[in-house]
Amino acid sequence: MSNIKSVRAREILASGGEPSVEVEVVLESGAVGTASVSYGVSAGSKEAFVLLDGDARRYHGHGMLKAVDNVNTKIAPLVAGKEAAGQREIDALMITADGTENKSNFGANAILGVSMAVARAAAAQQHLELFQYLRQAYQINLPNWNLPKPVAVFIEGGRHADKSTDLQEYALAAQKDQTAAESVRMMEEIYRSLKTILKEKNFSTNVGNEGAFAPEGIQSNQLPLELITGAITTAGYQPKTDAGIYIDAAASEFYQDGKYNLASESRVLTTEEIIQMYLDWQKNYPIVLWEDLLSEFDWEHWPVLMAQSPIPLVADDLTVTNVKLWQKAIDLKAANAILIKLNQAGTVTETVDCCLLANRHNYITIPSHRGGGETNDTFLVDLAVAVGSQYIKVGPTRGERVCKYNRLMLIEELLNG
Ligand code: 2PG
Ligand code: MG
Repeated sequence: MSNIKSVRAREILASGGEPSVEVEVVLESGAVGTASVSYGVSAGSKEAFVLLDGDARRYHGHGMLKAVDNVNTKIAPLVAGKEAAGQREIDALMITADGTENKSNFGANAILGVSMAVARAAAAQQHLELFQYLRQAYQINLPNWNLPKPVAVFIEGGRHADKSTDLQEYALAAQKDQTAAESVRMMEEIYRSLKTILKEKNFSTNVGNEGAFAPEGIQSNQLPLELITGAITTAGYQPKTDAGIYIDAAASEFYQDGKYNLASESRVLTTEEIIQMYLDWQKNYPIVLWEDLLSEFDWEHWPVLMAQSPIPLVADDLTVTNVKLWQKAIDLKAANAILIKLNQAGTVTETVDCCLLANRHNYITIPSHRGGGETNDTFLVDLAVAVGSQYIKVGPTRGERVCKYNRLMLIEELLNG
């Protein structure tokens, strides 16, 4: 056990050259924890608040000096001297002192940076890996260490790329029972096959925000399903049983006036029509999970879709890693899987609580990277292992994405002694 001695934040760069916050926590024992905060491009409207400077002369207004200052001058004195192993208490203290529903006073980017760094420092203090520490700190009772399967975004459009599909992500979800290292290799091999297929078809292999392909001039929102299925077989794998397709439509982004506007196809669909389109796709392609097929402003239709969905329906913008919204989704039978993003919640404790709520219902949790300012922090992987998540969603290329898969493979090695 050791108390917090100092807390210091600094402005760093995340992916896309976007500023972010890094926090370093030092304990009286000398143990140190460092963490950095990611944030999204197509953020849900009810996510915890990202405090940006708004000063157009610095980083187009996206500077994070205010959040840094809030850590250094407001949060640091609040948590100094507190027991680092009391994660719940420290998070509660910050939430209360902030005093707002969405952490708009200190900024969730400030609060979360401290929350994550405290957990790391406490883990270091106890000579535990972060995933071991989190399982112990939150008294998570699971019989074993099942590692999450990777979900990697292969083709991206929507807000994540110019002139690509209306739907945001077509990803690959590993299905085969094999080691994490084998799943990672399989994914990369299929990604390579997809690159070859795209080239053969004269599509550009330029990539979008998450390192996934963002081919310009793709004729329809359905075509990526064809291309990815082809890539799975070309790479020598069995669609659906080895690897399946995971769609994140991020449908709030193309929901206008109560309808779904597929601008790239010049089609506007009613909710009933778009549900039918998805269900037809699922019959014809090896789709194994899907996320945000409907808008976060179309709550009433989520249960309608869920009742017909043969595969897990993942909520992201709908539930934004918020226990109350997730409970509402469960009560209304609106979703049976949840995307987990630490910065949507704004503290480690609230994030873990969302996962534990899912576990109590045997629902799937999928800790995820962010499309915009993603950092090199791998906290989400340890979180996934600690809570027993079934999947983690990252990207197939680029340092800030692959570091997550590298961490997963390292954890596998650590667990196998
Ligand atoms: C999502 C994420 C990550 P963003 O919608 O699931 O893939 O994107 O961070 O832009 O919300
Ligand atoms: Mg999403």
